[in-house]
Amino acid sequence: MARRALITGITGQDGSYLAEHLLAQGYEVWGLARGQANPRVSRMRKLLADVQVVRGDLLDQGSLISAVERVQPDEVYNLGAISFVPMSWEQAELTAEVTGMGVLRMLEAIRVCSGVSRGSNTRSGQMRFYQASSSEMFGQVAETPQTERTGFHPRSPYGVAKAYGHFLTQNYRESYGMYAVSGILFNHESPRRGAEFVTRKVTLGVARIKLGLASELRLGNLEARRDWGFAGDYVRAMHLMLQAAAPEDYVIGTGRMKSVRELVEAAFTAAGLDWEQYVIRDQTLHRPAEVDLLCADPKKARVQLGWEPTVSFDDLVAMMVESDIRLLSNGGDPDQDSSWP
Ligand code: NDP
Ligand code: GDR
Repeated sequence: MARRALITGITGQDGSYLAEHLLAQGYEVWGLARGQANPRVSRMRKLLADVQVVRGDLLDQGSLISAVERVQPDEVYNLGAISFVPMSWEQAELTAEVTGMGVLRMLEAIRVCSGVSRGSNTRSGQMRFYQASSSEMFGQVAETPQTERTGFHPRSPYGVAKAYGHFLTQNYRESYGMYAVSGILFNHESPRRGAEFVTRKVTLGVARIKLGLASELRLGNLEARRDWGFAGDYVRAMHLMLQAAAPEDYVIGTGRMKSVRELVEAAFTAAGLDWEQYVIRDQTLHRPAEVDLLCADPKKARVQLGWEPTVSFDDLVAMMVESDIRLLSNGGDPDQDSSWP
């Protein structure tokens, strides 16, 4: 019988790549989708016709129990979150509820549905759980590169909410013997990345300028440094983590760091443009507390899971610029539901 996976956050960037990957591995894939008329569900259905949808919301415990009861998954991937860091200052409580407490509700749904009771510290319950933890938990880093043992100093309500979900996942593993793991993933991008994140904002900005649809691009802090990889590579790591003999947490990244300035330079260069003529520094886009640098040490994943990234920074940026030029040239609208390559 085909293995069955339930993915929360199915309408997001990672949900789409993970669903494609699992379908290719022969899985029966279910996506948890919220809302009455969520336009992102129809976009997802166009791309992933074989994914079955179950309704549910990370804010609603009963809906998660019903979803898990109905799907009876072998593997649950909890990717759903408010994931845009600046929004977490504007809606801190909602971020705590969805990105933090949502993890508790999902773990409880699995615990209840698989009959794991308090005090039963056996490796009970067959469902395996993946939590989408984040390098934002490291925040103001104590050491670089960051490993599975590096301490956390989150710098945003988002990072704090992710740290809660991370520790809770470890706690359910230790308290109930559940197969529950966290992937501490560093920034990963693709042509399906949301337009609010800096990589896609830049590649869409470059495409608009190249096609004469815009004359400038406003950005915040150009000095921040990140470890950027390709989302398609990172979803493979999520799957590998749930196939390991023992449940453990892993850092996933490329081990290479670039600044926002270098990202901008690479994207404009890929389109044959000089960035300094178009980029405007906008102080209002700076964050109340910034994460200055993040860089992964993915050695554990390489040694124990055999995981390696396959797409370089330059190839990733070129892929996104090309995709956005093609999208806008064909009259596509990145904010509309048909825009996923
Ligand atoms: P996206 O922002 O693209 O997707 C977020 C998903 O969460 C959407 O499908 C959204 O659905 C869903 N969601 C939001 N609120 C709720 C809710 N109340 N109930 C159920 N679902 C909800 O994120 P990514 O795909 O980029 O990231 C996936 C996960 O990985 C997130 O948890 C993110 O925080 C984490 N992460 C991402 C990294 C990255 O670089 N991309 C790095 C490290 C961690 P809807 O369509 O309904 O809004
Ligand atoms: P991040 O990604 O906060 O690292 O979180 P984002 O792309 O938003 O920012 C990266 C860096 O770029 C700087 N920056 C700007 N960012 C945005 N969005 N817009 C701008 O105009 C701009 N100018 C400069 C930021 O200050 C920051 O330093 C992402 C999300 O996917 C999280 O969900 C995930 O957990 C982490 O990556 C790992």
